[in-house]
Amino acid sequence: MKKLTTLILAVLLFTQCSSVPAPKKLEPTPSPRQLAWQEMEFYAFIHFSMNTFTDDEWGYGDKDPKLFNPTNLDCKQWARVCKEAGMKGIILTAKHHDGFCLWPTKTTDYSIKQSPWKNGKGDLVKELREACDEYGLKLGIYLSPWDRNNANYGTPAYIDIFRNQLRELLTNYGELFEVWFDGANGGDGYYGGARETRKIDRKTFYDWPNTYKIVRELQPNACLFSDAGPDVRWVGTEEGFANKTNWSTLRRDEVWPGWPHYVQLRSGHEDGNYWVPAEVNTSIRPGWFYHEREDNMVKSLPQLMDIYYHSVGRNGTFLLNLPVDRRGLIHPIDEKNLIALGKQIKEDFENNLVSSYAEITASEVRGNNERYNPKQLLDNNIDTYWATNDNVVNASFTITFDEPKTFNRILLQEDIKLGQRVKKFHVEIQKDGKWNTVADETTIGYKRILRIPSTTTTKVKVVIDDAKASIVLSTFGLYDAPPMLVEPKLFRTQDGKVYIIAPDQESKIYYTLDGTNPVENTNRIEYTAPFTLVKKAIVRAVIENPKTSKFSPVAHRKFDIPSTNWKLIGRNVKDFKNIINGQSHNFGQIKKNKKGMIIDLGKTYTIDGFRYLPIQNRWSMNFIKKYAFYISMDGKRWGNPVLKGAFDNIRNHPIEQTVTGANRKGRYIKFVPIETIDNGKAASIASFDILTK
Ligand code: FUL
Repeated sequence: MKKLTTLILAVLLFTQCSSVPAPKKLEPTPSPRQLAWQEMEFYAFIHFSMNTFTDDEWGYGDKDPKLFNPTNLDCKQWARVCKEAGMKGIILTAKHHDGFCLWPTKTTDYSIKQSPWKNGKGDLVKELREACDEYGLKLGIYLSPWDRNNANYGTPAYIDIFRNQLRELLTNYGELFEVWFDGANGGDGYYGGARETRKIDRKTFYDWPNTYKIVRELQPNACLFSDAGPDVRWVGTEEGFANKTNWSTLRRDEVWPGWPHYVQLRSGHEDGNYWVPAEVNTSIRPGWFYHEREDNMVKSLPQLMDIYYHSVGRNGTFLLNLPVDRRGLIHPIDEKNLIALGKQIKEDFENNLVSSYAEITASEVRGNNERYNPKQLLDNNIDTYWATNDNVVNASFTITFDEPKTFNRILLQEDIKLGQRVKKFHVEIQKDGKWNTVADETTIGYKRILRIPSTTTTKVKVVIDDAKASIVLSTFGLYDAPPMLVEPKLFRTQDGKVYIIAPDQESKIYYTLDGTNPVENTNRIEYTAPFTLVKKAIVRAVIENPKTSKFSPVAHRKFDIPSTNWKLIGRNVKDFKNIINGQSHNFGQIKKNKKGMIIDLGKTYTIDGFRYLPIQNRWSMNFIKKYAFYISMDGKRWGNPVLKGAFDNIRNHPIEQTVTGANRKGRYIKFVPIETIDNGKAASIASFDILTK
């Protein structure tokens, strides 16, 4: 009897399901290889080659292969760090624009074969393959179409060479998940390392369709990346974001590698007739290759989290570059920040609050069928979904909790196997019986994550306002992401106000002014707004996660006399206010002559020295190398410099420089940049302080 009932039920269920067909695909839709790629979400780029050893970004291909000589190269370290950070694969620059090959290619001598590394017997691509296999990571390759070493570049013979290089990489190193063709592909082709140009037409020279065929034939599961796909598109910026509106569809036939309208790639094309999703590529440092001078410019955890939310959170993937250093290892600062990123991503999405819902309802369910019930949004399965009837492009679902829930992240996914549909949606929460909108957005796609200020409620409603076809949503999540426990930022502006900045609004900030540790001192002060500090003091500050009582590392800054009453004398300085506003993101400039920067401090102090922060900008090298510092009572008689010297390692390490030992009374100071690194006409200064006794 029991068996019979089960059978009848099963038949009923079957007929019910089959009587309501699934929504039809809305073309274009992703191929299986594109789907597998999209689900990787977060993976690494590694730029490591000759440029690492010559301190270049774009080498000319004229450097001696003997310079390539990592002392401790260890691909397993790369793989271990990437794995620990939650990344799913690694793409290596097998050849960059300078033409130096990291595998023993038969196509050119300009390769590791000629280098002292492993006596020319090494194969970096092979080593990385093995390391990836050991750590369960996928492997991808970057092969620069542009080749500034190859004497045949710019002639048809080069295309054969390039394709042979590709064939070697596609046949000898196992399965690849992505093949990366850079849009920076010449046009002003240097060749033979000769620094002469041989012009190419970027649209036709490479004959891309026939090159793509080779990839399809030898690696059918690999996604082809370029500005134009065909499988994966560049996102149109290297700054680390996709636009909020991000279509995975593109009018691909209009686009080619090197396309001048690349800004459109940040959003894709709503009416695109091909599926070409966006990959967000950026570097953890300002440069793609390693430069010692960028050791203090590694992106911080809050910056990296922003990129995560602006890539994976905006229907893209996140390709983060790690410039491996001259030893052949991921630098410890990069490793630390990357692992912190992986940990934070995990913590942000640790606990999906929708798992304890009381009820979920929808304004409409396709054919009133269980299979399309909004409960499918909560089952942690991206293959099941809530759907509306054909042509219904406006509908909502509402989730109710027994108890109020607090959250600051909203996650939504469409089932992209059926195409990207949603054009516009918003989210409401119920407060005191009234609905309030907390987010108003456009596209969703594979994944959309919204960061909103912390909100507490028992009812949340997601309203799809418009879509290209009936709605098909697979996942819904609400999360309460914890504050990031990083050192807070500390600075004092010209009006003497001290700011302490935490990356999250929800975190609590505490500080002390008496030199004690704010974690231990129960008399610490809670920071709620900037405060005025005119006396000399050390501010120590910390961020607390109020829920777990966990603290960040302690930040500290020694503040001396404020710059409130300082006056610039003369006209030798541009943007003086930027120099004395205590912040590092902008800068001023001192002309490089004997006049220097003269400041009237407003009253007499016993001056001991100064603090100078060089410009913190990737492209400028007008750091001060040699300086002279004078003190005067009247601003007229200066005598000899009280401090004079050189910042020896500033080229490689442009961090804040402190010089003391003057111990002289005065009201005026003069700071003269005698020599700059770039020998330019000015020295750029991000910030400058006076230190007193
Ligand atoms: C750019 C290149 O020119 C850079 O050197 C780097 O390889 C980056 C990923 O792509 O277009």
